[in-house]
Amino acid sequence: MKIGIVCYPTFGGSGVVATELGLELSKRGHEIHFITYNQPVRLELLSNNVHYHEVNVPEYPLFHYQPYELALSSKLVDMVKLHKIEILHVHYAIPHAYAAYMAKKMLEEEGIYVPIVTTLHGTDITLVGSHPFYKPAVTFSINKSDAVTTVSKSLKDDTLRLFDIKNDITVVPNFIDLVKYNHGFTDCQRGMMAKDDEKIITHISNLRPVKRVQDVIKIFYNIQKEMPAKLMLVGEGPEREKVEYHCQQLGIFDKVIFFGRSNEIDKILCFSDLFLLPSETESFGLAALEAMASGVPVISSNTGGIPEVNVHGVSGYLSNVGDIDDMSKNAISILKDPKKLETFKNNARLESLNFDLHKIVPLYEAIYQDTLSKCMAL
Ligand code: GMT
Repeated sequence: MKIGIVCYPTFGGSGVVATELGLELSKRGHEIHFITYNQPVRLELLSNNVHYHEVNVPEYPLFHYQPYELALSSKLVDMVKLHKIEILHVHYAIPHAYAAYMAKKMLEEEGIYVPIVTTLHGTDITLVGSHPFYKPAVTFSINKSDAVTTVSKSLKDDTLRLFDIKNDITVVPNFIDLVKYNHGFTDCQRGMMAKDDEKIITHISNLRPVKRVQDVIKIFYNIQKEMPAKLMLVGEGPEREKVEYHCQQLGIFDKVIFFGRSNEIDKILCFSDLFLLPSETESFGLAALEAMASGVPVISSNTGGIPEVNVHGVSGYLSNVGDIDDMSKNAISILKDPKKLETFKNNARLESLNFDLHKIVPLYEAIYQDTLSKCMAL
């Protein structure tokens, strides 16, 4: 199949999933066209069946806001025609599903029919999409998609609760390339980060308020009172300065390593003992899955889709959002007991097998086939 993928090209989970999906589909013989405003960060290798088409939005002084949706829908029309793209898979409803629908309508005028698969990722529903300013357009574009998927059952429930949805929604969980995370690094270069007796705690996110990074700091503060430990903070975002200040106030600044954005998540997770994800809302928690695939147990909140990934008492522990004491107690109980730590590490790796990309990517292929056949029949 010739598949157009629209996504955010940044470090956010939706862009990562879209990119990994496109790369795997290309390995399975499909021709993939990424259409976005920058080359996706995890798209390092273009090949004869992986293409990237950049959406440019020319600056014009009259526009207070540059019309990205317009540029994207025009680009989609051009690329569908030029490359004979058969299906468009858009990740994150805003504004991608809306722009794709406009492209579809423009193409129909020329007798070209291209169905749209929309994957909802989380904040497009729970935080941004349900805002009254966007809600009518988001509802419309979900209802006008030819197929709709969500990355967890919890997100499906949220979507049905928050919007008036007439379409069926299929849950297709996020997935992981286990080979990439079963790296078998013999030397993780752990020694560069921490002393042998120090436990390594990691948090990876876009450091937005929804991730509750201040809770990460508080939990780590409690851990390091009980045992030697270091915190690896990976990612960039609006909370970073506040977090740095908080670390200074608590006198733990020298125990926290700020990595910023990194393309070497697998290497960082390789030397981690525990992963913290105390988010306010999280439709899936891809970062937790990446940790588990690296054999790192997860201490998380029990919000949204996280319980579908992190299994309480098996791959880690779940607590109510903001319950720092419970999260700290759980973290310390795993870290203090070498046998328990080993068991949780193994369990985390085993649980991650449920999300093997070889199991999940065929589900998307089946949705494409099904959508195409239904559209042909019309
Ligand atoms: O985590 C973020 O804030 C980024 C956001 C995105 O759209 O890139 O992540 C969402 O999609 C990820 C991939 O499906 C999910 O793993 C995250 O749980 C989800 N984030 C939230 O729901 C807050």
